[in-house]
Amino acid sequence: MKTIKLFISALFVLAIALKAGAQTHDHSKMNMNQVNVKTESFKVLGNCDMCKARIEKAVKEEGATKASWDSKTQILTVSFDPSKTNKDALSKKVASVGHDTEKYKAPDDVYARLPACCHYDRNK
Ligand SMILES: [Cu+2]
Repeated sequence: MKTIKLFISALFVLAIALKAGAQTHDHSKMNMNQVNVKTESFKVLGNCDMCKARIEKAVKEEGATKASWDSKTQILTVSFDPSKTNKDALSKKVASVGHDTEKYKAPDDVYARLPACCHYDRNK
């Protein structure tokens, strides 16, 4: 019985050691991927600074490391790690918070709930 207990605790130690090793490995992989950053631009409809904040926050929640939306050009430029997210997911996320993108349309009820100043022209 004592040997079994010893064996089990040895397994635990091994498991912890393996986990620690895996984490170190992930970390080095993460540093490598920081070099591998992809930047994409796509059209996002909006109006004001509140829209800008909402759009940029949304993509950052979806994994973007950098985001900048220009109200004049209606272009969102995002940087992200391609192993964590992609243009399509980011575009979808922006639509989900109320802003039509070139690919996805925001749900009507979400758009309706935006503050009045954010009601951009959807028919453009
Ligand atoms: Cu706005």
